[in-house]
Amino acid sequence: MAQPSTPSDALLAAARAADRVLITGPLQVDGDSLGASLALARALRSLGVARVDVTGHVGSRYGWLPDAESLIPEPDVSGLYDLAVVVDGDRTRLAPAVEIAFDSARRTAIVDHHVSTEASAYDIAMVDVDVSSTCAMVLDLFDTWGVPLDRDLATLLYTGFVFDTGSFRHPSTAPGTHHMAARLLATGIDHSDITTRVLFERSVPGLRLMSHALGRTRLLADGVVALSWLEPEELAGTTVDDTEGIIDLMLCTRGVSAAVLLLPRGEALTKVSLRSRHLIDVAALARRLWHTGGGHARAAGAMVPQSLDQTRDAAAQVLLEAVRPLRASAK
Ligand SMILES: [Mn+2]
Repeated sequence: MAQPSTPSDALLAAARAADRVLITGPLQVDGDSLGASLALARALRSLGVARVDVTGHVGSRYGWLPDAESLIPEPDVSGLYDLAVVVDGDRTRLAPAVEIAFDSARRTAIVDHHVSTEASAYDIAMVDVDVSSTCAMVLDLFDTWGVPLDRDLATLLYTGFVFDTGSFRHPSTAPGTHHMAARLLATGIDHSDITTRVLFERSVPGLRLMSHALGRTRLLADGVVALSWLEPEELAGTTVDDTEGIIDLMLCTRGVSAAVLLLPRGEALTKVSLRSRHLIDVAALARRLWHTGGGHARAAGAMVPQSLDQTRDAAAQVLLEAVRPLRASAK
């Protein structure tokens, strides 16, 4: 038999030769990894691959996705797989039980767009850091394999497009992203509803938290920095998901270049989230707050082993120092 010439051919050949295929994303709930996992599984089944298991969890946001009920909870994954595929993140970020299954699989593959991914750690690797979402890479695979788009596949892929581009706002959005999204819309998906569910819908406790945090937002450095926090009693009985989106609204305030939100996690532990619109590298600021802090230049965070009050003072200090040169040059 001739060797498959491209990674996409190799992936399809490996899946067709397998009795059991496992598809997984990283541990965190993410619209791109869920959409890509479920879409890839659906397509492989349509191409005659008998047993495709997808592991993951929908959290509070993604229970409506097509095939969401077919997801195997991460702790329940076991046994020997002929092919294990990780999408939208690498094998170092899997749930413990999934990692065991992944490491023992006969062959491994990755479809991913993260800069940190090491392609040589897989038998078959498709890594493209210039693509805005893994779901866009999966759509390319479908074209190569001749998988026709339908509404369910398009709903899954559009979820990843919207999640990873922030509804086509982030700089990663390219002309090709819109061309592909147009093909997804042409299947008749409810794109408006998908976008609302993926990015904007929030829980009722989340609405209350937003009101508390926005209401006490302090504007520092002539309105360049927005700083806010939640009190321990406000966070009682809420989940991490309930705090989603608060800092993004703070950052979208006119004149604001950087936002910081502080969430107490105990007497002497405070989670700091940082965002910036331009110029300020908040990953560097997160590392200054605590050595394990970090993230991306525009979105970062740190867990600081200090009280809310102490952390708030420290965060205000590093932000004011960071924006001082900007303000000086603007004058
Ligand atoms: Mn992604």
